[in-house]
Amino acid sequence: SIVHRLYSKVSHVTTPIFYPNAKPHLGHLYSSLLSDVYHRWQLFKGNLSFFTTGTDEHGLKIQCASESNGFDQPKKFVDKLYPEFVQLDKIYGINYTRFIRTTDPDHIENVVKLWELCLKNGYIYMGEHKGWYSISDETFYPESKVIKDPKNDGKYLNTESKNEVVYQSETNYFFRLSLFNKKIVDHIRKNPDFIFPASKRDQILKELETGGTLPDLSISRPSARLKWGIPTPNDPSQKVYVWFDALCNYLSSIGGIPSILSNATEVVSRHYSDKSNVKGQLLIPYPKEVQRNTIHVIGKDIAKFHTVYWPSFLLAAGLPLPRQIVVHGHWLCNGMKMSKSLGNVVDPIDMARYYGADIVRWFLLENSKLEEDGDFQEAKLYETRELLVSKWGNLINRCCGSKFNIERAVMKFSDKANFQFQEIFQNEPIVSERIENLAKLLNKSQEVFDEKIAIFQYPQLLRHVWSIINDANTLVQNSKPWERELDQQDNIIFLAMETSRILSILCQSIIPSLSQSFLDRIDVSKEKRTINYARLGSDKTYGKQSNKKGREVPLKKIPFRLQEEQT
Ligand code: ME8
Repeated sequence: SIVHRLYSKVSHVTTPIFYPNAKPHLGHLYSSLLSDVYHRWQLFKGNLSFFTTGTDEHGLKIQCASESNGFDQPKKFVDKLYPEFVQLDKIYGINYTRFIRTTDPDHIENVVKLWELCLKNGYIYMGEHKGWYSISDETFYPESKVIKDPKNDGKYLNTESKNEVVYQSETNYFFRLSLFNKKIVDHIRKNPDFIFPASKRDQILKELETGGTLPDLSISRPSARLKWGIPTPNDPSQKVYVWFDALCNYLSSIGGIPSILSNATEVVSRHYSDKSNVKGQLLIPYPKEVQRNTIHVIGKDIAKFHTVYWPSFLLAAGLPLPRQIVVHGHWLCNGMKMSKSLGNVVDPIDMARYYGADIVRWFLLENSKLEEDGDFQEAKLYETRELLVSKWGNLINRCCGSKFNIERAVMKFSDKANFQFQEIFQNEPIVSERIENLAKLLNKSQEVFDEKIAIFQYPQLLRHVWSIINDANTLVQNSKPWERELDQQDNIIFLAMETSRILSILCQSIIPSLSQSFLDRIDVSKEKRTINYARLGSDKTYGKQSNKKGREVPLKKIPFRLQEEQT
């Protein structure tokens, strides 16, 4: 339709769907945040964008967690836990288009469909499965990855996850993964950005090229053992393996397999799960295009499932592959992996309550190297907040002081943004150079955001933002506008105000609510917060009320909680 053609680009970004076997933690938020910023930026640019997330509700892991929590039915257990994930998203402004649960009826239909296609095309067969199985990892391990448990006689562990494994033999359905080795390698070689970052791609390529043929993959479990799962089509004695089920969510959430295969121009997808600000339906144009433009954001723990198994399932079913798989590192806590037994799991809801959701967003993004693990230290989160208060908050408060007339400065200089400061600061090359540099940086910012967000390089992006804020502060600090004649004063204040205005507009994807309070503080009207206004001099009428007394300061100082607790 015409509406769809108006959009130059469509994108679809996903998070893993999380196991609702316990409350969400900081790591879950992190994946959602990386995706959220990407999605928000696409919308900001006027592109059509979908962002899907959700919960992975079937399988042994959930079955066991449900039992040990005293529930008689796993469905009741996940019904109780999944709202915690929805709640986390709400608190952090995670702006998804669909929250999918694998117990949603349209998803279950899709899993059946994917199975039937793979079966019809000859990629599924029944066989005998023997091997070392870990319940908590929901996976079989080869002999080489199994060791005796040094602490427990007669028990065995997986060498990597250190979880218990048991030897089992049973009848399963198998997927002919062995036929896909070469196809996957070819695809990765032809599409060097398919796995991102490059270090991850190289690692996976190496494993595929030197590891020999992939063994076929068991994709079902006997119903006697796995009670909680989707029955395999035409054979209720088996249940679908949870990963075959879970990965399929990425197709269910954009309208389903039939609409992708039939090249539908548009599909109405229903929501089964709550989201207060979205009614139960979502219109998705060209689901096949959406699938081709999909970016999966995942943690390094599940890279193999997404870079090897998932593309193989899709190829087997004759479905298009996604565009990219972005793999990120893990968050540690004070140098150690977060785990419930260590008691060092960071509760993101708690952090939001204390520091503010946007401060946590900023902190996580600023420290989000894809290649490395991040170390969470609450002291650093506190520091982030203090920096934002003392640098950005102060820049705004200073310019909004009663000594200056913002309205006049904005009116006077917005027309002439390009630029007559050389004339005004004729005899002051240092000031005029500072202004020129700042103006250049500001005008380049939109491009920098675009470039860095496209490759999920948020730390570099926020470094750019900090350098502009620092430059603007230095300009005000060193050139002392309050001691100057009006033309000079107004020019400096204009530029400092533009710094806050333009950066706040651009940072809406990063800190969606803090940026609003900055923009409210300097009286930028609601319609002028779009990308067209993220240029120097593009808004001629803001700041009118900003130096009236009694206006709220956007950031208040807060005590450092850990110190508080120690005293
Ligand atoms: O694996 N640091 O679900 P899951 C960073 N249901 N990210 C982390 C993290 C950490 N410490 N801990 C978890 C599953 N994550 C499957 C996925 S997808 C079809 C099925 C994030 O609840 C990271 O994205 O164990 C990781 O890949 C994911 O949560 C695992 O979540």
